[in-house]
Amino acid sequence: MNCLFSNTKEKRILSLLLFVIFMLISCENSEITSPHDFEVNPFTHRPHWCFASKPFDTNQPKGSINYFNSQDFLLSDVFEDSLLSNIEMNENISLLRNKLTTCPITSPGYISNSWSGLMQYLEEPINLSDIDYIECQILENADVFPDVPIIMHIDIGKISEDFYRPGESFITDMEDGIINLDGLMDAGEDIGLDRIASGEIGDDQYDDFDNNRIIVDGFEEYPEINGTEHNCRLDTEDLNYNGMLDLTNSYIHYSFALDGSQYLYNINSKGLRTFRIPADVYEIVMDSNITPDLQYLTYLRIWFEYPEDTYVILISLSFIDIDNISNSNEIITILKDSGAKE
Ligand SMILES: [Ca+2]
Ligand SMILES: [Ca+2]
Ligand SMILES: [Ca+2]
Ligand SMILES: [Ca+2]
Repeated sequence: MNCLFSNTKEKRILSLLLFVIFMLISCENSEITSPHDFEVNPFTHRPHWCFASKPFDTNQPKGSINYFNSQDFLLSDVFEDSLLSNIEMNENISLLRNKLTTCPITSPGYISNSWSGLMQYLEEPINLSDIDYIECQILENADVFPDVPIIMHIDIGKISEDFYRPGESFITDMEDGIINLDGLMDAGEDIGLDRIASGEIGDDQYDDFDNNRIIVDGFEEYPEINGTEHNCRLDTEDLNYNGMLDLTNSYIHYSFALDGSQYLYNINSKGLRTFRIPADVYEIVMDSNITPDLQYLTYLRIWFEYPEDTYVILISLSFIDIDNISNSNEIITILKDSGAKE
């Protein structure tokens, strides 16, 4: 009896195991319906960026930018349905949404473009000889994308770090050292690059951090997420951590119109515009006799020119070496929702 029971029990366990294996294989197969590569795109991750320093070659008035990883777009809002599995259709995509605001016009009747942008230090410098083209994907979404002509600029190389209160001082604006200069965030140091706490005289009224979400025209916005006071980070202009405020401008520059056809590679049915900018069409911008080291480009700045308040929704930015991809037409680089709202 015991033996019979044991056999039945073993059969049940075996059946259960086979069922589990069958389900695992089925689930795996149902997810692998997309032949495309979906991988993290680091250039849409908000914490990697800070506000841009002033481009050396522009005299336009400075507008403002609010940049955030909104969580309310699905993969199917951006990519063709045919590229996505059923599961992927309903997955969030973490894109970088940039709300661009113009400089208040001081002279009535005088119309000018404003500029604003972002920059970052590249932990892995770019060697231009390894790059064939820059791919940039922008979502043109009629609901959140007022029909405004926007020029996008990409600068790569030595870029001035003086983004906070530029020209005010040759000393690095930073939080470290307010209490102790030790590389650690001591109590009382997280008060913003102005080094003045909220409520005290002279405090920068725009440096308060808050990751509060508001809804504007049905879409998420995070108006205070770029503040440096109480953001739990030790902020500094010294992006390369060399102990000084680097002020050299010596970089390569690309520009293109987001509503134009130059470098436009593809537009899909969701309004995703893919640009491919040949790596060798750059201009050199330099404010001294220091020429850019094309094998070692260390800072990246993206900035925009625009005549009215608008948005730019960045889906991906990639530096492509065609020798290192198996099929350049099939590569899709995205950042799936990583909960990057921090
Ligand atoms: Ca400064
Ligand atoms: Ca402050
Ligand atoms: Ca801070
Ligand atoms: Ca520095």
